[in-house]
Order: sequence, then C-alpha cells, then structure tokens
Amino acid sequence: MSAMTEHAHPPAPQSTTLTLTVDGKATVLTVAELSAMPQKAVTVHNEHTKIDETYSGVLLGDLLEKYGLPADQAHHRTALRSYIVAEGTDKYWVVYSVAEVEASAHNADVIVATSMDGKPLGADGQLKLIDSADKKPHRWVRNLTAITVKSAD
Ligand SMILES: Nc1nc2c(c(=O)[nH]1)N[C@H]1C(S)=C(S)[C@@H](COP(=O)(O)O)O[C@H]1N2
Ligand SMILES: [Mo]
Repeated sequence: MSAMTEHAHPPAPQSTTLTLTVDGKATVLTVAELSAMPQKAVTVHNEHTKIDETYSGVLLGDLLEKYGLPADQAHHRTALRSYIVAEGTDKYWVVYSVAEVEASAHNADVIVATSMDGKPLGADGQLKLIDSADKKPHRWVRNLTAITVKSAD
C-alpha cells in the first residue's frame, strides 16, 4: 500500500514567471512585478484538504486589461467568444472563458496567486491560479507559467 494520499502528486518544476499572451503578443511577468500590482485576497474552501485557504494575488481580469485585451464595446462580442488557456510547468492545463475572469461580468474572483495564508506557495510553485467559484480545486493550476487568450472562432 502506497504511503501517498489520494491526491498526492509528483513535484513539478517551480514556476517563476508568467507568460501572458494576448492577441499573439507575449509579456513575461516576474513574481516581483506581479507582487507590485494591486492585490486581491480570495478565501476558498479546499474540498480535498477540507480547510479554508486565503490566497493573495492579482486579478486575472486586471492583467488581461493591462496587457492588451480590449475592454470597449466594439470588442464585447469577441470577448464573449474568447477563452484563456492556463498552463502549469508540468503541462497540465485548463480553460476559463474570458467572461468568467472579468470582474465586471462575473461573480467570481480569478487571481494569479503569489501567496497563501501570508506565506509563499511552497511546492505549488511561485504562482498558482485560483478562482473563488469552483467547488473543487481542479482548475487551480499549480506552478502556473502561461496564460494565453484565444478566440473560439
Ligand atoms: N500544475 C498542475 N495543477 C493542478 C493539477 C496538475 O496535475 N498540475 N491537478 C489539478 C487537479 S485535477 C486537482 S484536483 C488539484 C489538486 O490539488 P492539490 O493536490 O493541491 O489538492 O490541482 C489541480 N491543479
Ligand atoms: Mo482533480
């Protein structure tokens, strides 16, 4: 019988930067740069560990707006048909719709977290994607390293 718990996972390479790609234009953000931006705290219940965790980081919607996603009315329809691919260093990746990560459009907070309960993220890497609305942590990407906006044309 393995000593590993049900959700134990092999260590992945530590994420140290976030490559944000909007409209084919890539921006590499360091943890220091992200930590210097306005921070948002999000408290979630981790259904696997059964404990509440408070993560802090930058709202993904703010990042998308700052790094090129047009927010004006002319691009509204395009945004509604767009999605983001969030990838970890272990190549695990998930999808969120752009509407899901925009604070003005959706009742959830999606953040690129740099700390948990006031401490670094440890084995989860320096960056972790967290959203406040999922009931399970499946889309919380540990060792987050890339976020790419795509359109479902
Ligand atoms: N980078 C990365 N993030 C990941 C995964 C993964 O395999 N790689 N698995 C996901 C799934 S399916 C779950 S249930 C949770 C488990 O997180 P935990 O091991 O911290 O409980 O991490 C999510 N984030
Ligand atoms: Mo999972």
